[in-house]
Amino acid sequence: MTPLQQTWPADFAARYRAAGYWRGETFPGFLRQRAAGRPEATAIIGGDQRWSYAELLARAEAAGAGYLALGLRPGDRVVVQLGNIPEFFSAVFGLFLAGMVPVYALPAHRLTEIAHFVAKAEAAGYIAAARGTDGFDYRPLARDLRAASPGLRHVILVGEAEEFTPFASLGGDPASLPPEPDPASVAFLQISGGTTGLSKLIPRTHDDYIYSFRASNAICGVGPESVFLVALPAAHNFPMSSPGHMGALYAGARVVLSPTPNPEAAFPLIAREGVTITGLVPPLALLWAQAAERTPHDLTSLDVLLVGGAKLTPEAARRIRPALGCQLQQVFGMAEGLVNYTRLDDPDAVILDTQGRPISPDDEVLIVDDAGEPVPEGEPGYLLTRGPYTIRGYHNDDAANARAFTADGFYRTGDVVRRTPGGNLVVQGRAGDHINRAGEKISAEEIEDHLLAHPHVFDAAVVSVPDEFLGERSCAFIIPRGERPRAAALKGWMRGRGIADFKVPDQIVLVEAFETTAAGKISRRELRARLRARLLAGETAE
Ligand code: AMP
Ligand code: DBH
Repeated sequence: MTPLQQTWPADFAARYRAAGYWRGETFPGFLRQRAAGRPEATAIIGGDQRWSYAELLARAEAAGAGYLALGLRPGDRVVVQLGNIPEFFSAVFGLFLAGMVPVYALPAHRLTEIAHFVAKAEAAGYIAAARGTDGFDYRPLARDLRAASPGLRHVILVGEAEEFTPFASLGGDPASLPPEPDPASVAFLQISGGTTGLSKLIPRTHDDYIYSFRASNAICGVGPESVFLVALPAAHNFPMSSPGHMGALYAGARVVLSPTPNPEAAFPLIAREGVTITGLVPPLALLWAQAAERTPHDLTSLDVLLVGGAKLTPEAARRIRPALGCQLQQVFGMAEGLVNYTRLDDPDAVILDTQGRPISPDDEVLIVDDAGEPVPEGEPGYLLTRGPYTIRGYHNDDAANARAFTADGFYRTGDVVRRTPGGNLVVQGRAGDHINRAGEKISAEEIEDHLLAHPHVFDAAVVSVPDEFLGERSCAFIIPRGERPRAAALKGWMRGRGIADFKVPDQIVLVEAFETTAAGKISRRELRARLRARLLAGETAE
């Protein structure tokens, strides 16, 4: 197995420890502490279940001991694909307690993505729900996955497991659980949005990740009395750590799970549970602002709404506070590390018009030009970053690492930003060719590769197009081969490829040819840019 690692140079690590960022805490350690300190306090509320901290720990221990009894071993990687249900937490903390490594998949992922995570992580196990909160049946997916993944030894399902292991059947002696892990070791693998090709795996350590949400708690005002609503999928880095459900559990607060982020599901929960803080992507924040105008539900408990994942325009930002009666906090983050927040007491100009500033005094931010040279202060440039919770490398991907990190360890975020005189970042755009569809990042290259497998597709180029509701949507330009494929049929065929629905192109435009220049072929990047410009200028018929 490719070893899991995430290491910083010794002098950096020493500095981060000395500054008190890395405190030697671990996931099993902090859960045990909270359960010992306030066993009766409510930890998780979801569906008709309410678990205290003691109960969460007991359930996680049963799961952890159960994984060991099944034959999974400490160090094994296990892909977890669970929606916003309490078992997400017992499953994941069970893995932490058993010294195993969760790999976080989203409920929207399908066979192609899950098989890729299993292969790339060399996972020994897969945990999902028999049925998702949207009713999707994961059992056929689990069957196909098992057939496609020879190394996968165990499939565990929450609910009606059929031939697989029922999650509820797991149990064993908590004394069988291994000792606490090394705080510098990799705790889990998060998934990158996949800016080029397939998603990459992001190894995060106990020390670095716990620092990111402990510090986020202070910035977002999360304490033991907070009630955090998980409205976005729990496995997403944003609702997990900014400050997220992990921040809330670290603080000893309550975590409330909404099965979907729609106001119809979330508003009654806010009213009933007295939710104080939650996070949304911009389109949902606007939907909530609209729905709040005529809701019968009392939303007055809500103090803070975090909005991030994609750019919130200043006009949209202005609508949120009056409509929802809470403070707006913009957050610009990434699963690879760096997270920026506007602060709760910032002036309006900062809260409405910027994406905030880094968590840590030791987050190094460089804004550079094409040659890698710093741009004049206030000018836009590529954002590079390095710091106490930003990774130095992806798992098992030398090619991606060579592209994504500078020789001195800065992560190339791919975002184009400028810094205001007050030190806040404003996201201007990006360098890479991906689509940010309502916070879901889609790699143009990955979708093109799928399209090229279609018998009547000669060539394909996928671009992002501004969209009033989603922020951006995807448009695929296709040069047909032989028969002209129909857009609806092509979309249906894409769905059949076993990919997340959000990756199916929103729009398909057939063209006769892609342009070339006098000098010959142009780069894919340049081609996508030209096609996008033609579409926006209204030059391409649909
Ligand atoms: P990922 O690497 O998949 O975790 O996605 C992180 C990326 O999402 C960032 O590099 C940005 O491109 C984008 N992003 C996150 N938050 C914001 C925001 N508030 N405004 C604009 N873009 C954002
Ligand atoms: O988009 C993201 O990945 C993101 C957004 C806000 C994130 O990872 C985060 C905050 O931590």
